[in-house]
Amino acid sequence: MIQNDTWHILGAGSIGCLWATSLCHKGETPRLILRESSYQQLEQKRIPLKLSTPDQTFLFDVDAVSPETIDSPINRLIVCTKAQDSLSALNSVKPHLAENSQILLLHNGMGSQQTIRDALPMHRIWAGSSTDGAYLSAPFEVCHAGQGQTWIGPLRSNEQSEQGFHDLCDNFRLKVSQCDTIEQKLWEKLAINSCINGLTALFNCRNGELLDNGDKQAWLDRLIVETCAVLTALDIPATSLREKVHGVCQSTARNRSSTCQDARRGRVTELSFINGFLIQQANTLGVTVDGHHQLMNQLGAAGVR
Ligand code: KPL
Repeated sequence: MIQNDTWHILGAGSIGCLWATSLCHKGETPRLILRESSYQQLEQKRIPLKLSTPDQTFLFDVDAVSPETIDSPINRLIVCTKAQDSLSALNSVKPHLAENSQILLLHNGMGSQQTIRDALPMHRIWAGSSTDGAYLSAPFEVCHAGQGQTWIGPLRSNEQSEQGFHDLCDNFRLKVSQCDTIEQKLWEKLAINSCINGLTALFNCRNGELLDNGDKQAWLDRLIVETCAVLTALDIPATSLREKVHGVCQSTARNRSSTCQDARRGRVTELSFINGFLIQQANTLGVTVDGHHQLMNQLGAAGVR
């Protein structure tokens, strides 16, 4: 029986599977919403999900549904699709959203959250920014490689963080905290991603390799300086961005960024919502970001979208 407060998870990539399994671990019974085409290919409409951490493996069964087969109102939804897919994915389930439902958007970059907030005025839209490291080793099998921190908060300034999502944070294997300045957290992550992700895609390299060579590092540092100028114009603290970016390159040295992985697979990347968003904001603010322009142009010429 589906409960009124059942969490629905839209998207079964690494973050969708990480959140679905972590909710199961907490004793919840989330439902996974799959694209119609993926759903039709499933023999069983109950999917075994696997969560691996460096020390343990967990198995959980969850119900799968598709936008066509959802049979009860959705009160609580977590959107885990890529930034570029989130609005259309949400539109596909919109007829099933209960009035005043709670929606948490967990994707990289910025711009799509604000579009969704404006498109769904009757719903409580929250956004999250996370440093968890997770990847799929096979469909529905997620490895939680690096325990991080997730910040969640309302996208509308008149909504207080006490409303709604507090029960997510308690007794949860993921470290989730609420904050009333989520846009600032989103900017802080975007600032780091805008310096690392596109460059790793261009050079097809691991994060740590951006520091291995003078030319790459010079370009990285140029992006950092420009990103700092945008943050400063927005009144967002930009001090120590260089230390933070270099720190992430070092602590994730062996990883390929999400953008580099998408580019290697020929998939559309989230760069329009990372560097694209940064460039758009810089234009509005009158800040020059030639290094970011050059990066996007070279990626475009290399066929990375
Ligand atoms: O968030 C990341 C990503 O890959 O999108 C970083 C921090 C760059 C880690 O790889």
